[in-house]
Amino acid sequence: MVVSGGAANSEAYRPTRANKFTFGLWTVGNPGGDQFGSATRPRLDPNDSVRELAELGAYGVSLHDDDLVPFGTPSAERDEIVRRFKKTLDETGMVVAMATTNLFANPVFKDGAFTSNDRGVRRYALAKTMRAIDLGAELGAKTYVFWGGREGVEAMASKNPSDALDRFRETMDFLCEYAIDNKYGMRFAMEPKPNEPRGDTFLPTVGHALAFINSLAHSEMVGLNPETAHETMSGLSFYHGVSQTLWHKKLFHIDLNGQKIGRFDQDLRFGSEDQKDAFFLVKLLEESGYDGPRHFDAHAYRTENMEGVWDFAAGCMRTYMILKEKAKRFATDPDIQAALAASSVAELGKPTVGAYSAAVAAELKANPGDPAKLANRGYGNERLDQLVIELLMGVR
Ligand code: GCO
Ligand code: MN
Ligand code: MN
Repeated sequence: MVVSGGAANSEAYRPTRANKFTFGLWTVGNPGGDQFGSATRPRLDPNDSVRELAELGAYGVSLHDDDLVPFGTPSAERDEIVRRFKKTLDETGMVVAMATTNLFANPVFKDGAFTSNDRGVRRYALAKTMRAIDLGAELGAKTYVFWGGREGVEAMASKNPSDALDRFRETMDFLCEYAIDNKYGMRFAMEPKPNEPRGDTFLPTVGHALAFINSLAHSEMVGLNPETAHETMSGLSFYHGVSQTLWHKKLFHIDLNGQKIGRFDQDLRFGSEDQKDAFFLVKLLEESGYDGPRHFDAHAYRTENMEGVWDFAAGCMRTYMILKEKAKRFATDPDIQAALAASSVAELGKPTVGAYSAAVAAELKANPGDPAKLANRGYGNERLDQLVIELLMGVR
């Protein structure tokens, strides 16, 4: 890959295992097909993907059951595929950090999986998921992701949403018990998305999913896998969504990519759109103590050949490393620190009034402060934001 910025810069931004970058097998393996055209690249052997990603400094991979073991593979063949894959992991030192189930590609799931109206389909989806969880456990995955790709509708009349949520909950409760019973030591991470491939998806945003998790029998073992593209599609700030997820102690995994507001799910290279939101996100992940994988769920443009695919993968990690370094500068830049103080950023961290007592309430009602005086101040946000922009543009 050609990188500008000089040799020193290239070294500084080179990722290592310790940075915990992971990629879905389906991401670098994406052959470039879209709604209007067929594949532009050959399908990659998962073993080759692992080897190449290891070279680039990644920590591991994630996979759907069908990414590794194609749908319908007889069991003897399955075991051989898994054996070879484990050998590649051993040879490269790569891990499988997350596993998930493909509950969207096969026509059987056209009406949904856990929320299909057809009870037979729901039972089939549950069985497929248990087998995929077994595979994930066998490969050492500690996080298991649930993305309800087909859990939704086009025809509003076709499903009662509260029945669908009942079935979703029933399934999640069942699978929590399954993982506990088998002593897999796994945590589950639900991935919200507003639409695509369904017209409207159940659990469309981080907020909906957090509320749903609270209703589960084993809510302590279920958290979120938020994705840049999915929150951005809803016109929301991913940074804010992830902040709230962390605030609830529910950030179990994360899908990083790039996305423009108001578009289809673009799955672009991380940081290639909205660098400001991406910067605050990286700063948040690095400063919050989040120690899970930095997982990229994105793919190379359809224009690319294999060289472009590896440029894409290296670019995701490199941009993260650059933004991480910017976050350090943000913390030490005296002008930025002064602007933060002028904006009273730290003051929001101080309690407003403390614990309730009748006396405190009465005192406050008697002396509420002078609104005219309080309204008079400026918050210095223009200066603060301009400094952030200048930091990101490389002039600070
Ligand atoms: C998408 C989703 C998927 C999931 C993956 C793991 O929009 O297609 O982001 O890529 O993340 O299926 O659950
Ligand atoms: Mn995703
Ligand atoms: Mn996505």
